Amino acid sequence: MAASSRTRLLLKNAHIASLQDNGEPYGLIKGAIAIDNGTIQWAGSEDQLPPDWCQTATDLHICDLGGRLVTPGLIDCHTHLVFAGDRSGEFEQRLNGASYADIARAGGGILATVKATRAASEAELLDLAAARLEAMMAEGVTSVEIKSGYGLDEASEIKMLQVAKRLEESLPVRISRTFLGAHALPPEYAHDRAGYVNWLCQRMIPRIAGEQLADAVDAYCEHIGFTPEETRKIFDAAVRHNLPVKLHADQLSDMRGAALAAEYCGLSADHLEYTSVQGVKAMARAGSVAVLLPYAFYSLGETRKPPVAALRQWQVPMAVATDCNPGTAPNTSLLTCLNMACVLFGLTPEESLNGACTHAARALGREQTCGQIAPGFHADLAVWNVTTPAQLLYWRGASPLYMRIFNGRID
Ligand code: DI6
Ligand code: FE
Repeated sequence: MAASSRTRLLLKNAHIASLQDNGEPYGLIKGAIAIDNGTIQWAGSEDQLPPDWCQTATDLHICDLGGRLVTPGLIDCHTHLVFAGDRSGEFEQRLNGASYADIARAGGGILATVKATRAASEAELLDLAAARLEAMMAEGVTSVEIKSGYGLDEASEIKMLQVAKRLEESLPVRISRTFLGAHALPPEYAHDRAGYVNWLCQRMIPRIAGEQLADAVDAYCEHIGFTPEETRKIFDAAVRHNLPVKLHADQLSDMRGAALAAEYCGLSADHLEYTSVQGVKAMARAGSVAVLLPYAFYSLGETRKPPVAALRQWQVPMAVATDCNPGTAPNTSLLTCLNMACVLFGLTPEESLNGACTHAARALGREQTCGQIAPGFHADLAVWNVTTPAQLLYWRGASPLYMRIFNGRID
């Protein structure tokens, strides 16, 4: 490539929360970031700028950030962003006394969204999801995981995963796709649980793997979802087809989901409100990430909190995500969730920020390239109208984003 067409970018005069392990809180660096062709080459103090980044080089685009905070682009590692329909009526029902489980058993809940999502065209779903994704990006998000699971038949599940792919093609954002066929029992199989699980294992997972339609397999292991035995069958099929697993685990009851995900070396186990210390220890041994979803906890008015002290004690990395979905987490604001993880679950601001960067990247298997400001990482960055990470997490309201950089390019 000719030197003149290269995109060399030097961000200077910044407070950088690199999240590198450099002995400083947040891996803080006061200085500059050098970016070449979408990749971070260097981050450090300006008086140590490498010679080829001298500020008179003609091919260099220099951006003075005026002392602003720069963090890695935020990563939302658990969302159900692609769906149609509206469930505000259920919000009303719950506030009039019905429980989430009552509504689900009566055919509402996930199945209400399945009906609307099946009926929507790919173009309609794309428009709806793009609007949600743009709201996330306006708060500095550069990577998002998107699950299927509101189709529950072959064409509709694949439609959802295609929409997720088209989002990545049309917007400056990285998308990880997760197959969540085991989200609810579809009406066609209402009296044949085993038949549905077999269909997932024998038809869907091989196709998903063969056509590279998803990067991982998830299941909703809950008394209103799938049992641990059913989940095990689904995970066995995923492993046979070389797909990593993650799990909706122990949100409403202790199903020993965390330990189950760990047994399959899951990328993550998510929710974890009812996870026992044994589950935490199993996750620590397996290297699985604990994905905390405070918006779902808040929205359902739950009181049982995830075992943060034990997760800390056993050094299980904690991620924080929105769980954006129309039932239990109608919200696109990851920053709000980071604030909630602090206020509701007692994470420190540093743990919380790591939860949307380093550890979120790991929950997606992207920890080598995303989630830190360090040489070799993608230049996915968020520049904020504040100077410290604490300022970023404590104040909620208008987006504090000043500038978003994706793959080395300023949006
Ligand atoms: N994630 C999910 O998939 C379910 N709950 C959660 O936290 C159900 C989402 C829904 O009600 O549509
Ligand atoms: Fe979820």
